[in-house]
Amino acid sequence: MSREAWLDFRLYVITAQSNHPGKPVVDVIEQTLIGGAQIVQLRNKTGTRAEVLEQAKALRLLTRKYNVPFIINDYPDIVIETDADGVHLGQEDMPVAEARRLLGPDRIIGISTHNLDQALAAERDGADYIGVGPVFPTDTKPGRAAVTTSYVAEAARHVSIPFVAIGGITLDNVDLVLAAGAKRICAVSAIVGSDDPASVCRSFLRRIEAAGGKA
Ligand code: TZP
Ligand code: MG
Repeated sequence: MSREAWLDFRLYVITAQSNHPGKPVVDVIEQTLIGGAQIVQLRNKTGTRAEVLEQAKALRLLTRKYNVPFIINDYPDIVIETDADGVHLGQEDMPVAEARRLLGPDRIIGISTHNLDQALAAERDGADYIGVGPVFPTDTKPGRAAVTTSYVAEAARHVSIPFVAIGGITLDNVDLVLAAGAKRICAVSAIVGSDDPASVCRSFLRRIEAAGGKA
């Protein structure tokens, strides 16, 4: 699949082991893929490098089976080692240009942004997509102020690369985010923390489709 086709996702799922203690990451992510998740990110903020590598290898195999892109947060070296499809960076991580030098022209580089200046800088620097959030307060990323749906609306007006809204998004508030102009949605706890990740993914996709984004 081309990079352009990969970036045509509507529902982005991130793993966070702490959101499903006792349930292996691979099992939970397979449920999300059965439910239609279109891109997967491994975001392990607490494990050792060896643990991240082991999870990355397993998720690489799984995402190949379902033909969806696999992104790794924070570890460009593990992206290369496992032949993942891209890296996700934070504002405090290496610059996009450095990641591009390391990963080459074909891999996906995403970066979290919290305001329009950061979004426009990411676009100029050659990022493939940006995260826009946290839209709502969330325990998954504590200590980061919510940007509210007004930043989603600004991104919809001014950002030309794909952007994905993230942070505190649930089936109860996703319609507000879609109404503000988001076409791509990412949720962590609402999906991987639920008892039935496949069914929650299907519900998110229906809502995205109903708002006019094709699912
Ligand atoms: N970046 C901005 S908010 C967030 C990240 C990784 C966490 C989103 O998790 P949740 O559980 O969907 O609020
Ligand atoms: Mg980071």
